[in-house]
Amino acid sequence: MYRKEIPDGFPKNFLWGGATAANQLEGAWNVGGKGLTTAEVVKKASSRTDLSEMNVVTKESIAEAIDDKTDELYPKRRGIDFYHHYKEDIALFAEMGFKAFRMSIAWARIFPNGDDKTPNEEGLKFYDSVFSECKKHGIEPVVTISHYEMPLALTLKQNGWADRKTIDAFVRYAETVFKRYKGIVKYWMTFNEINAATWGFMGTGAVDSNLSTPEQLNLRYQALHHQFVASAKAVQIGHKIDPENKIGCMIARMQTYPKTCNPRDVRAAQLQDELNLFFTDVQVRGEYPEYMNRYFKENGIELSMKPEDEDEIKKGTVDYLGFSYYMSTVTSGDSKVEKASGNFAMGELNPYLEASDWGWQIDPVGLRVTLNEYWDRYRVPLFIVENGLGALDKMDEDGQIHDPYRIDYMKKHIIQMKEAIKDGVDLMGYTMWGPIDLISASTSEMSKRYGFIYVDQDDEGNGTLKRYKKDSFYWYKKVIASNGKDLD
Ligand code: P53
Repeated sequence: MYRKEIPDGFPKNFLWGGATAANQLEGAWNVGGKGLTTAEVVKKASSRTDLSEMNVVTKESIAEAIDDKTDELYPKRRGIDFYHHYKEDIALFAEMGFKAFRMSIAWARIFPNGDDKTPNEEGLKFYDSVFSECKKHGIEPVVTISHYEMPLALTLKQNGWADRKTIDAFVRYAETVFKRYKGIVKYWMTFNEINAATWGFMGTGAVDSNLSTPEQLNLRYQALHHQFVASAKAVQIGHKIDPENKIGCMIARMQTYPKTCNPRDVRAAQLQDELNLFFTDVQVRGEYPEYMNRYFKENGIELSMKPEDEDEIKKGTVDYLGFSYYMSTVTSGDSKVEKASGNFAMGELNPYLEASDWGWQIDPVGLRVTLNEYWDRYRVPLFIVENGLGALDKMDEDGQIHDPYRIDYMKKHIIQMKEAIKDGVDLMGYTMWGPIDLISASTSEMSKRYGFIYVDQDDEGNGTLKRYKKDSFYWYKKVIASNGKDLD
């Protein structure tokens, strides 16, 4: 009789590490020939629970931001000054035993205006140094080519991703970095959370694209289409430049549950879930799924496509599926419902779950559901490239930061990852979000901290920028050293 062994624990080469993004980390916004980016014209949010603000950008607000040469209202301009601290920060990651460090390249460091004739050598050199620092410590860089930013010049010139011309600009940028970092960077992702294009400015780089008018709805899906094509072209070029490259997609996964076993709720949840699976259906399977044709029709969305687009998308499927996972949502067929309060929990309250201070409903089992569902649907390697807990950490008088809630959050998620692996899921790695405290994507706060490493900086940008190890730092070190066996 033949029976295959159930995998026990994480594979030997599992990529443990942490994930960041240039616009939330680097600072040095006007240094080294870098151009202004879309992330640097978004103001700090006035509310903790309203996610929409990061997507509200108008022509007027951009003009105001360009005139303002300070970082006071624009925290993503200062980040946590990784630009000048990268050696120290990477050494701290190495001390925890990181196998992988996910980071992004700021497009505007390489092409300050998005479509310059030649790339900015100083920008390229900066990432040479960062990667060589990683290599020195045996850390594999995992690089997102576009993480929630683009050169602002492309917004001013052609309204960002609304214009098809941005595909060419992106592809040139991608080709430049694939060539430059050939043999140094092997793991890539094209767009961070590509579903953000359907939310507004942060994803589209197009002004007013958050508005719920039919025109702006159409624009968002058109911008997304351009990104799909750009991503597929980049994947093909990346493979041609170096067949060793592993290039993934990246989506904000939101598992949707039906509120009850009423079939109407189940169907509503299925539809909601399809609207989130759509992105990976395109990038992993290589075509627009049928259910979206209906959705487009019923919502008056008409995409303008070139005849070759479908073929490009087919040829440019990804090598692995990267995703962020923070929470799950609940949907019912009934519209009169109590909403979850969080700034991204668009669904209903789940009475079985607790939520973070920002109202994100914490659901480790949901991660398992997602892993199993993805594996069943796609059969490609999966990579959890973000997961973590944003919390208000306090430093005590001895300079210690006790963060048992963060350890608890991650431990529960890692246990579920192990269960999925036992089910046969091919999981490549886990790069938790924000190993070092950084600026929040949604609200631009500093006080929404995710890190194992505390950074002394407040919401106004005051502080020494000194780095401190939290309790979770020592915990994660043990987790990695034991390859996920020791979670206590
Ligand atoms: P912050 C919403 C929902 C899920 C993930 O987010 C999201 C967002 C947008 O905020 O973004 C990812 O910092 C994103 C990171 C971001 C992280 O989640 O708002 O890829 O850039 O920092 C956490 O708490």
